[in-house]
Amino acid sequence: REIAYDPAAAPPSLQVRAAQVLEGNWTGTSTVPSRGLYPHQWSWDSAFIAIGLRHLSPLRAQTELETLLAAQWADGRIPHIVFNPSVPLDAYFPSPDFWRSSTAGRAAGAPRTVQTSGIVQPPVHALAAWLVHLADPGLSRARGFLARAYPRLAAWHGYLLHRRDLGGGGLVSVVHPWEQGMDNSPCWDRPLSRVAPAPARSFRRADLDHGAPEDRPTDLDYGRYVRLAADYRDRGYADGPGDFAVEDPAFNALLAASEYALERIAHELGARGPAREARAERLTTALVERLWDPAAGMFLCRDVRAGELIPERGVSGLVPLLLPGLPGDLAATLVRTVCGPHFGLGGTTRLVPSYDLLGDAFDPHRYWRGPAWFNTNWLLERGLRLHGERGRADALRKGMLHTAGASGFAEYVDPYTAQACGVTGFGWSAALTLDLLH
Ligand code: 9WN
Repeated sequence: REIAYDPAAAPPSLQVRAAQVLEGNWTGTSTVPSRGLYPHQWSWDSAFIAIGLRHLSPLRAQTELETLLAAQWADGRIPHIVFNPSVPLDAYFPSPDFWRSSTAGRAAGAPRTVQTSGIVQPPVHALAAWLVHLADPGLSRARGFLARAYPRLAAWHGYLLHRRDLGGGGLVSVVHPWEQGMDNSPCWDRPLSRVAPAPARSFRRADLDHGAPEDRPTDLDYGRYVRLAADYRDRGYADGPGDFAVEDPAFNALLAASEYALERIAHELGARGPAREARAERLTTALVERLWDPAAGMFLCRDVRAGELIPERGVSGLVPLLLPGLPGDLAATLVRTVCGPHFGLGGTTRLVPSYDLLGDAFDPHRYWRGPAWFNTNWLLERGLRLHGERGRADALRKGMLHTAGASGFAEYVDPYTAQACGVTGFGWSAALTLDLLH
């Protein structure tokens, strides 16, 4: 019997499937990371999502960033969550009634009309805005996309550089693990151990309605996250000495990468401004001086309160590979570390894990304590390419594309088996797949 060729029956391509995820997560003005687990707009998710979305619709990608920037506070901070008012309060914790941005954040200039969190996330936005512009410069110019984004992005960087240099050494500190974006990384265990947890019965974890408890942070972690956030809120979101302050390599490297992007944006606009390239170079120098650990062959986090480096190898310590100004010998050492026994790329793993394979706290399924994530792998793929490691970058790209499709665009995967963990149909996993395909 002859079987007629039916194009509708052919499996959809990876590109089509990734586009379907982004379509399904689009709300009309921005993209949720996941319909169930994360039903609002997240700051660094939106930046990564815009980087992929630009290949589908430059207009939607611009809108994604514009929606986020519209929620900026008067002091320059871009909040880590912009809440969707049509989502029920109990769908995600902590909800707007916890953060109380428009009242508790009044002195810091929180917007009145939109509810947000009061903490931040890594500054990927200027890099995203520049890449979105490049996807369709004509549309971008016609809409004044960069002209409107530039002052907001400059104020955002100004907030970080001036209000958040809590260690006094030219680097930005995060004041909450959610700010750095790798919530339960073992790098935070030591500084977090000084934080008295809020009682477990004082809040309800909506995340456990959607995720397996063994894939998520523990209740003790949550108690500490809640305590730190509530204390910050009760101080009116004023920046100063608090219980938790950490200089993180990825956060600062992303700020430096975004400073380079802001320089390009300023040039495109014919704007005169501070010498941003010099700022990016100063950040790179400060990263090397304050966070490089020659024995580990990578960057570590600095516990600002204790005044010492944290002896844990997290993937954030590899992300500075993204920087063009990194001294050549350090870049070569980082490449060796990525491919060595602690991260296993090209040997035991196809994607780079979030934490040291040989570390005591390693857990292949628990969130940022071992699984591989697509955003950090995308950053490392760029870093490898930038430093001339084309073969390794190509192999990582191939591994990411395969894993993205096979896992249904999982939130994160077991670094050894590539088994899907967390939710599927995750925004940045789909978006960065699209970017790698172009
Ligand atoms: C807290 C949205 C966010 C990501 C973070 C990731 C996770 C939130 C949570 O989800 O954090 O901000 O509820 O666990 O750790 O990187 O931006 O995808």
